[in-house]
Amino acid sequence: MALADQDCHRRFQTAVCVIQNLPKTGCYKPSYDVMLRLYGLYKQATCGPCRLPRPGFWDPVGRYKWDSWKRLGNMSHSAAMTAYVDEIKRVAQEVIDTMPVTEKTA
Ligand code: ST9
Repeated sequence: MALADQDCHRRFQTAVCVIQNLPKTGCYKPSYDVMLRLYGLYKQATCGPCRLPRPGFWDPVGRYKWDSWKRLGNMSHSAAMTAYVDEIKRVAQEVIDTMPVTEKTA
């Protein structure tokens, strides 16, 4: 594996690990849009292009997830990993920028 690919893979693994270890609830609540985008990129990076049939009418969440993944077409593993890391960085920066600053009490 080329050095740049190793680096991309390492960053992706770190980002995945951070997300999987966040508590389910906290001061930040990701939007459905963010969750779906990250889901699609995660699947593309770890499984490749979506070749599964679209879930049925009775599984609307499954359909949204499938759509988000399918939309990425033939995006490469490394492009998906890079986009995933960039998206996490963007969201993290948004959280930092919008987090209310509270006075520190002694
Ligand atoms: C808080 C503290 O408020 C401050 C937060 C600072 C924020 C920093 C910025 C980070 C951005 C946050 C965005 C999070 C959005 C994540 C959405 C992901 C959908 N990435 O094995 P299962 C798939 S904290 C994407 O059952 P778990 C997997 O393929 C409060 N997708 O997993 C599967 O689908 P399928 C906010 C992933 O262990 C499905 O998810 N806390 C990833 O039960 C379920 O997999 C949070 O936002 C991945 N890394 O759940 C918590 N891994 O079956 C965020 C697995 O179709 N974390 N999948 O293959 C979680 O919600 C869960 O850990 C999880 C995995 C959904 C990622």
